[in-house]
Amino acid sequence: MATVEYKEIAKYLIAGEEEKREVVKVTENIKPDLSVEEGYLVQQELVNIKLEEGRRIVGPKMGLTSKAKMQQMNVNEPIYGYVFDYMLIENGGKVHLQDMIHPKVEAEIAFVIGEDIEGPNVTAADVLSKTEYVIPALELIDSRYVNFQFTLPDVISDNASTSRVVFGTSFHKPDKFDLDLVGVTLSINGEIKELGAGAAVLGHPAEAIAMLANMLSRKGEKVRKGDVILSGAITSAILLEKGDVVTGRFDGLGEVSFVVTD
Ligand code: OOG
Ligand code: MG
Repeated sequence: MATVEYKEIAKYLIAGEEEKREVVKVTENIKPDLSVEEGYLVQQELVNIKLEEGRRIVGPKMGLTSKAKMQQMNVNEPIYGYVFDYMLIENGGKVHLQDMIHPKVEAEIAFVIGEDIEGPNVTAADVLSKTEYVIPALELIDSRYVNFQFTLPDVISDNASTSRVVFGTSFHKPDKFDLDLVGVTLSINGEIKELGAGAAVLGHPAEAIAMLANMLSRKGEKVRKGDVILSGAITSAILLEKGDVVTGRFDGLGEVSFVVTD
């Protein structure tokens, strides 16, 4: 399949995002035999289009790094995508339902990278030694696909469902914490809907960043100084409704919240 066709698929997905409407998944009829590798080629085209439009990358992100997420989405391996500047919502800010299709929220630990991390063979210890800060975060995912259903190559093509991110405003040195033991609750309107601990993410969230660096090295890329990287959801994602006040509380790391309006 020629690059131009991957670019056509990328444009099809971006149209869904921009017009806030579901699209039929790529493997349903456009390209049923789309592979994981080809999914990343589509994703690269999608990223290139956004960069050409003047969007800026905040950092890559990991997804499907916890059993809860893999089971919820019925896929079996971690993936990566990219967070762009236009996706950022301030802590305590508003999220407008009309800007999205069918958004869900998930709680994650984010890493602010202090030095380039180049794979292969990167370990969690390497990641921690090159991490400047860790911060609590909430990610809003919004698969462009009908009913939020997809195969692994589909979701990779769709930039890992990335839609919005709310970063916490408290920064912490990583060596002050056992990030695997950090307890996390995700509440809507004061009621705890999901809970877990950092260890849900591949045993330790730094493992997800190490895996990311190793995956990026396959295309000659690396985790970069200054990247702010989501390590993947700790719990299942929750569908958002108008009026929801969403709060993630991370033991020792602080709170992140936002409000859902129409
Ligand atoms: C894919 C994105 C997953 C995470 O943190 O696991 C993700 C999806 O579930 O739609 O961002
Ligand atoms: Mg996520």
